Amino acid sequence: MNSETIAAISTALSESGIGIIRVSGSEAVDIVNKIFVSPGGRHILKDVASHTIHYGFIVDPRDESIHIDECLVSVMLSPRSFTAEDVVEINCHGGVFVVKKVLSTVLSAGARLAEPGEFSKRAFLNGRLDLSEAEAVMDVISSKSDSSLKASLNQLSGNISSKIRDIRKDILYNIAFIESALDDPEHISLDGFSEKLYGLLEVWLSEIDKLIRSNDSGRFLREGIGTVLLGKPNAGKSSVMNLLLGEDRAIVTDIAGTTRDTLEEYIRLDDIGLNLIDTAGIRDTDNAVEQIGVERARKAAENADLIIYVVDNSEADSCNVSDVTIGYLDIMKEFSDKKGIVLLNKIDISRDLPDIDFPYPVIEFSAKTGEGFERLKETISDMFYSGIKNDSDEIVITNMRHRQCLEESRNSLINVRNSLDNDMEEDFLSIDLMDAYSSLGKIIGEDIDDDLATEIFSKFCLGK
Ligand SMILES: Nc1nc2c(ncn2[C@@H]2O[C@H](COP(=O)(O)OP(=O)(O)OP(=O)(O)O)[C@@H](O)[C@H]2O)c(=O)[nH]1
Ligand SMILES: [Mg+2]
Repeated sequence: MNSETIAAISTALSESGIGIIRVSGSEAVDIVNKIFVSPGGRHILKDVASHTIHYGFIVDPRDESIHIDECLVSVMLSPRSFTAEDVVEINCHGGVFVVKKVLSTVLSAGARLAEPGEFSKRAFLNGRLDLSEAEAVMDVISSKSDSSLKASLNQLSGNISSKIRDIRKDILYNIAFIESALDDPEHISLDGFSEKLYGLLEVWLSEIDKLIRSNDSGRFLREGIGTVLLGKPNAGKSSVMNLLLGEDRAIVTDIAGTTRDTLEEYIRLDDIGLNLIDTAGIRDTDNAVEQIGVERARKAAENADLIIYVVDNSEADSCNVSDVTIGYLDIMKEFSDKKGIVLLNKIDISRDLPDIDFPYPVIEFSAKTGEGFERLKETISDMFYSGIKNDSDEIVITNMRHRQCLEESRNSLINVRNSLDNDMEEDFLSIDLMDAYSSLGKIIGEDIDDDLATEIFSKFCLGK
């Protein structure tokens, strides 16, 4: 176990009711004991029981009559703590200055400032959490919706780890079987093994594929769906933006060409997270500023996960219906590889619908009255979260590193299948099976070297 005792502020650095300084390591109790006294002025932490809370004061060790703050100190002794080391948490008042002052007092008493993620790293190194569980801690903190929180808690509870362990156990058993048969062909026969292995590969590959697929939904859960409002000038894009946002953020006028620059906002719609971008209406224009806006709109659409095409349905009143929509079909062709939704906007003015087959779901919509809003939410949810929303036990991979490891292991398993197809020597099978086994192991933190562990944990925030 690492002997250095570390400390950091574990709550957000802003004014709040309480702030917590976390201290972890074999000296944690001794260090805090030097600077903590009971109301009677005694240093009481030395022999307290684990999982107890104590009231008192953090004091200046050079002059204990100087109180730095009044606080509650909790003691959690090894191994029953987050890091599996001795942990002391000081709950003091949540002012930015006072929290920093308490931290610096703890440091002057002998602790070292923790690096980002170092508490979680220790939890991992001490076997308290495996790597995917430790990473889940971070995901829980950065969760922005119920679904992403659920996915992270699922990961934290070890569901992903246990799935990975099950597959690894099966793979290892079969490697061992091949090796034993090669060592002792007289007693262990590989007859019929190929057929059995084909069957197992099917099962493993389908489970791994399912996890990889869940990652697409997982990314949208975690980071939000990159969504761009696209359409002709005056169609109502900025009005849709404001409706979804619930405030008048974007400028709306009846002048075509109002929006010049892209405008991005993160929006929550129930359980859906959108990184929503309002854009300039697309048209040919001589105005240099507007032209740049149109280019930016196209650029945003190229990078989007979802394009919401806003069509002014009331235009059908004043001109030929095909004129209204013809420009749109051209724009849609440009971005045909993207998911899309068509809003027939201003339906409050005109209910004459264009007789055109759009290649996307079409919603009758009004940014003015809010008609179609619910359908829009349902449609987005079906498009991006289907399969993971209703099934609470569904495992969702939210971490890119996990995805890469899964892809590596899938490739190795496909190699095994190719070797079987080509009647290769059994040695080849076990080499690729071994590769698949170690790639999966990297997800839960087996076979990873220290540098990688440091890199992974350095992405964590301070105090975690
Ligand atoms: N009746 C009605 N008017 C709407 C609706 N949506 C937008 N409008 C009006 O249409 C006009 C244009 O709306 P904007 O939201 O500025 O349109 P835009 O697509 O952002 O336009 P540009 O920024 O110029 O590309 C404004 O006068 C809005 O009030 C709607 O659903 N119903
Ligand atoms: Mg606009």
